[in-house]
Amino acid sequence: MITFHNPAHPGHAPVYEFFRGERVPCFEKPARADFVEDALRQRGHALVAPDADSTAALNAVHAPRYLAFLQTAWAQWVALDAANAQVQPFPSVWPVRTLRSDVEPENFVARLGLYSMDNGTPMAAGTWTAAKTGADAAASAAQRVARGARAAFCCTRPPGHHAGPDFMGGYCFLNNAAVAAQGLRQQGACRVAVLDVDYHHGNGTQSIFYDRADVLFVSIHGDPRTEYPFYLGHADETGAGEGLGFNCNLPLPAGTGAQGWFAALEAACARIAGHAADALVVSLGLDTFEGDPISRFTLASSDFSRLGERLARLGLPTVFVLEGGYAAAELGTNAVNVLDGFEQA
Ligand code: Q9C
Ligand code: ZN
Repeated sequence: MITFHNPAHPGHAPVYEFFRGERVPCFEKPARADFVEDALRQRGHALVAPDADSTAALNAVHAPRYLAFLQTAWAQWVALDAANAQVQPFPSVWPVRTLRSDVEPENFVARLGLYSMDNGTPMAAGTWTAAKTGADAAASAAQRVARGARAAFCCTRPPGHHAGPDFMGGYCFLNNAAVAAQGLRQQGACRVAVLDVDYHHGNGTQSIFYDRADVLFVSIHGDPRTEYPFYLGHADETGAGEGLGFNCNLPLPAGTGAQGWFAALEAACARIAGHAADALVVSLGLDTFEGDPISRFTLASSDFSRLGERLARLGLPTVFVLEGGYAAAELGTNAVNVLDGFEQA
């Protein structure tokens, strides 16, 4: 399958994150993409550099002031103190209910909180360039499919599906799947479906498209009553305004295995078939794997081949976008199993 990689991804290499109150090495690390690239090459898939600019799609799915902040955030941080070049910025204060988010504070950490949903999304010097080039890879995959390819894969990090209209979170900065869906719309698709199979609910993608009928969002994920992102992803979230009926959440209890997961996939596929979409975007998180260190479903590597086969039977031009998956050494096998299952169906 034609694969767009992200040559800038190694520049996004924060060292640690917070996990259960402690500083631990980042789960979302450059080796993840390296393992997927290695598996792609070993199994005969071509890797090419991005050849499309995501700017138009980014401007349609993210707020201008958020993009402006993100683009210069690291420079602002280092301008405060040259020693900050060796320090990761973390938000420590957020504009929750009753506080104002319309006024941008001058204080950098206060602005970082305004544009963040958690303190689990560390930045590094190369974060903007990596995120922007990754969004370009998603736009490139969408362009290839819009021009007639059966499918394309965007092999990138950082991931994107937790990033909302004006905030980062869950290791995500720019919403690559939303860029792909918006890109398909801008290149002639009247209706697009996004299927998010990451373990974590794709709150960012849901929010970006929540009031739109042209982009259906369907997600299978750990129940937010117990799993990140906690504050979105319930079954009663069905869309708003013109988008009412175009959002479908299928939360499953932590511990769910293949039987329960594939039953939810059938429901998701039925909803997508009903949308009469012109194209499909798959937010391909592989953290549903039994060996994932931060997630609690129990899919086996062979189940990812079955996932690819089932998606192929939807018969839609398809853009795959890499999201989570933290069992790094197995990530390549699991991702390419989906793509090969799709192509061999
Ligand atoms: N720092 C994706 O899979 N953080 N994001 C848990 C706390 C939330 C996962 C650890 C996990 C986000 C794209
Ligand atoms: Zn995830």
